[in-house]
Amino acid sequence: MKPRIAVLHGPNLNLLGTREPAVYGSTTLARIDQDLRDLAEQLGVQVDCMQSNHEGALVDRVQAMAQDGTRFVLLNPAAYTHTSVALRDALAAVALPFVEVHLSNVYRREAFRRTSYFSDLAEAVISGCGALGYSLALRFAADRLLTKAQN
Ligand code: CA2
Repeated sequence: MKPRIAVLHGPNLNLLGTREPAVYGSTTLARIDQDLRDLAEQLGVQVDCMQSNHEGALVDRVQAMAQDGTRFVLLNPAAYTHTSVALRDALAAVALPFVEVHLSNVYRREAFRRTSYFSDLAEAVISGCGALGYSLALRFAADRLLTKAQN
């Protein structure tokens, strides 16, 4: 049984590749998810991807991870990064390791983007690498899950 990694994308990320390419790149979310599935196959892990524009739906998905065998989470909370105590509490409750991923470099943008409700709980934070950030996060998660010495 391959270790299961959940990928969660927050609000408006369904618009990737259609608007604001200078900030978020021109890769669509469908492409990012397919690239992650392909890489997961190579690495010997399984990924389940989900995007929602609704805070409660993301909280429900995180809660379900406690029962569905998920071992690691790749999370781009999008705007909820800067606002969502509810999503933070859900991640803390399930106590799963996660990487916080941002396409843009949030430290090079408006001041409010420098506050994250997730970074202090995350195993790692990747910000500003574009779509590549998700692949880097998946390699990190797979390494953590498959390297016996670290388990
Ligand atoms: O850089 C990131 O990945 C962000 O998480 C993206 C969020 C933003 O609120 C965070 O501060 C940083 C916004 C996602 C909006 O996605 C769009 C994609 C294409 C066009 C418009 C919005």
